[in-house]
Amino acid sequence: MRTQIGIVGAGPAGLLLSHLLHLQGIESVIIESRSRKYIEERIRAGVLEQGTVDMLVETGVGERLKREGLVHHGIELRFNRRGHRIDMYELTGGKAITIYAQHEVVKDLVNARLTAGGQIFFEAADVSVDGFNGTTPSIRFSADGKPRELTCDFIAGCDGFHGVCRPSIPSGVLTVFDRTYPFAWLGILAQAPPSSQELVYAYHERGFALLSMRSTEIGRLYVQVPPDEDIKNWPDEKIWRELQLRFAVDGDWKLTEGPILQKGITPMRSFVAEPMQYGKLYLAGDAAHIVPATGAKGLNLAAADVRLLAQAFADFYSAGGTRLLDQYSERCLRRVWKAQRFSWWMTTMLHRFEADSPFDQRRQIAELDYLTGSRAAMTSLAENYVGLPWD
Ligand code: RFL
Ligand code: PHB
Repeated sequence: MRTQIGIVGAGPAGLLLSHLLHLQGIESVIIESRSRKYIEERIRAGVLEQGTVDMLVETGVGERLKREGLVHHGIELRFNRRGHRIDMYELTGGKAITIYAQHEVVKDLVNARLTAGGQIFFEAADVSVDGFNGTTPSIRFSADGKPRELTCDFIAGCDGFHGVCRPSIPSGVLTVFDRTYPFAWLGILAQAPPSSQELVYAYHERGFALLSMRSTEIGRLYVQVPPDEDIKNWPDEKIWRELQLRFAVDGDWKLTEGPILQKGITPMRSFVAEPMQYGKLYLAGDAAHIVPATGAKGLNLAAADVRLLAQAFADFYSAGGTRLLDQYSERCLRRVWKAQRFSWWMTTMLHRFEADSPFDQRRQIAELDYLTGSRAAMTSLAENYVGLPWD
């Protein structure tokens, strides 16, 4: 088999790249290790930046997103038993975020690719990448028990943090920048109408909590837990009890409970591998970088990467230019590092750290107090949260 761009991974990065390439008349094939059902049901991100939404709508995959997505103009920061609204729409001159689950984006993109005749190999086993340091990049895998080889002009490594592409780059090429945090998030999906119309980020002496949602009937909530926590230690009643404590406010606000449909623990990590390219292998999305979820940036960064990668391939095939391909890593990393900074800042401001001293706690409260009282500081948060300009 032969194609122009061989893509490893059918997450948001791989699927969106394949879709953008198709619109430019460039062929691609996607190799995915999981089943279609699995990737279309995997619960992950929920917040889309304004620019991500615009890109999906402008490229013809935003119909359902426009119909079903929940547009939010603000978020709430909650501490010392009080809520403070940040009016992102007003502070950014009319930008918003949209709540629309990552697996819904994935469904829309899979559907668009298959309808347009795109090729996706699901449940591929033994995937490996080769030849990208020379002239004949290839992806080997087996599908339906048969070994296969896909040769291509370039490989896009969109296979997430635990994929095979990044580790296939010879040692010594990449520099890794890494930070782990001394906590994780326990996340639930609950059959309970969200108790607030907008997201609530809560700082509490017992730890961080986040109220988000997937629809007007389904809530998505998170609590900060120790990094190596076992989900068995968290029966449903304990989760609700902890959420009630961390979201408590003076006044008559109430956190509505309901059956828990799904629960899981997610580690918090910052990670960047530089450069995001080696030979004819280009990394995009979580394969190259991870952010802690507090800034809601991971999926949006994946979209920003593949936007630049698709532009660079389009320039190469239409004009033979390699300038955009050569600049790919550097252009991506400027945005990646700004998102790293924002995600780290939100994380350190809102979580309790093991080694926190009373000084640190007072300082965190002072930071939140300053932030929610200063138009300049709120504007800074708002413009990062809705998404910085593309270039
Ligand atoms: P993905 O989504 O991990 O997709 C990679 C795909 O590659 C496949 N794969 C392979 N395929 C072939 N061969 C191999 N050897 C392979 N190894 C892996 C995998 O099966 C998968 O289908 O990476 P991608 O496309 O870069 O997308 C990144 C996002 O998924 C990620 O950044 C976000 O989910 C992060 N994130 C959030 N991002 C946001 O922008 N806003 C949010 O609100 C937000 N909330 C979150 C999040 C991530 C979370 N978790 C569970 C990590 C909340 C949570 C809880
Ligand atoms: C989510 O809805 O899953 C979500 C929202 C905001 C975040 C992280 C996750 O910062």
